[in-house]
Amino acid sequence: MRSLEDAPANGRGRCRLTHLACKVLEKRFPDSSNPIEEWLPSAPDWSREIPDIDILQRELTALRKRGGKVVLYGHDDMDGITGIYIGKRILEGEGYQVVPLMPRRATDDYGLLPERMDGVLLPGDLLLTVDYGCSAVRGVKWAIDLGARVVITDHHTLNYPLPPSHGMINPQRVGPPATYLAGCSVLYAALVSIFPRWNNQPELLTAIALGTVSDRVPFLGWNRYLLEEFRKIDIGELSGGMAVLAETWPARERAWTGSMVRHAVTSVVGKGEDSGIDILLDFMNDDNYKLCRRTWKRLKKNSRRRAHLLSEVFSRAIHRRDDQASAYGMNLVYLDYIPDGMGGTLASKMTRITSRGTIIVSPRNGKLVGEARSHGDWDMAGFLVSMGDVFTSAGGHRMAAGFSCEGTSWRELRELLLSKMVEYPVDPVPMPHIDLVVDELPDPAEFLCLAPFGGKFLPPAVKKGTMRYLMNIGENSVSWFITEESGD
Ligand SMILES: [Mn+2]
Repeated sequence: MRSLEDAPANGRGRCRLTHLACKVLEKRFPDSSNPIEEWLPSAPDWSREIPDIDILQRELTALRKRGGKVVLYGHDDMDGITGIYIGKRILEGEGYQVVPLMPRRATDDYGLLPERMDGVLLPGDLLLTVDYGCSAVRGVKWAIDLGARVVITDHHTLNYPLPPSHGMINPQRVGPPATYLAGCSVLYAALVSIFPRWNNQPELLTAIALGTVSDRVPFLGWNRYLLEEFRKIDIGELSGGMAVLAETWPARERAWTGSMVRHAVTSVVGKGEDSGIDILLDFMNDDNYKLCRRTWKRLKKNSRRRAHLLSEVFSRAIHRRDDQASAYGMNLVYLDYIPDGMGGTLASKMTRITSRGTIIVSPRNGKLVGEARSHGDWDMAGFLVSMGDVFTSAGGHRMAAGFSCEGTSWRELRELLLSKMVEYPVDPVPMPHIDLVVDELPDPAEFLCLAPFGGKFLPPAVKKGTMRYLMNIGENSVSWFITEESGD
């Protein structure tokens, strides 16, 4: 193990790539004529690549003339809330009145809920969504019947029929690499195209980095461009909560991984009861640095308490795995009770530890709700959506999805899930990657210039003899260790 201070590639960026780092990029982008550009693209022309940004521009111009407000409806997770922060910041800065709306996870269904918008959204307003809404047929119809205008910005998988919104800014309509963007970045891309003076503002880049890492989207394409711009920000330009978030970021200017950040930042904010998710938007907008430091300390304390609770629930879940689902290579677990907001975290942990896809179901307000995480090439959103009519709502990404279901007992739902599991096509779990075959282990610091590492851009692995060595990055150290793990 060696210190990063004396690393040869202490800096990073396309000009300072080491020879070995270039070899890794050639291996990872075999079909590309320019692997370095593929890895770290230059500034994108968002409005040329992402559909309907021109529609949002027209809607905002018309709204300014008629004098309504923007109701900004977002997902109540890190991606949605950082997205609301970005939307509020830019649109208020441009003189619009903005009212943020979020569902209450403990009680609300997924989607745009008329009961949540009733009395807030008025005729002539613009309903703008972030990380949310591309399957919200009922909510969009309600808003349009009311006389509001509706533009969806989202990055979730499209399920037809789509809602009848006036605009649908979702990169899923055009395919990769645009689809790598987090929900917050889709709204950012649209708004900075319309109001270019907000391009690359440090507080917006900080919010994007947090949404991107927390939402576990691939560290590829434009996400790398955005993360690289975040690395270059001057922290001195940030104040209050945003300064605290950027300072807390482990090794921000050096080499970090998504899991380091999720541990040090995302999980401190947390989800559910006494977590920071309810206050995150206020925290990000708070200019009082001292107060924000104190709040962060309190959140850290609460997150330690939640970690204890999670390990208790986890050991209960691991004992309740369904044998038949296990035989099909999946974890299926039914729990009578899961603390608010912990289902997704629990499913992720179970997937990571058992290297299997996981579906966790529990009752809530007379319904069954499920959190699902994929492993390997299993498309979880596709799987759930293929069960169509069984669920009241279902959606998400390949890797993480959820559902709720009414009027079906657990016994019935279990049978349906099992029968679908047998027939759903699965590609095998990919082999752990190997970037280089070597005679001597190279200095791992040679590869630090490729950071950050995260989903779909994992730390380098080399093979020496019959052993596979994966690069292991800490906040102040880097080393090789022998493992078959992917490094995600
Ligand atoms: Mn998202």
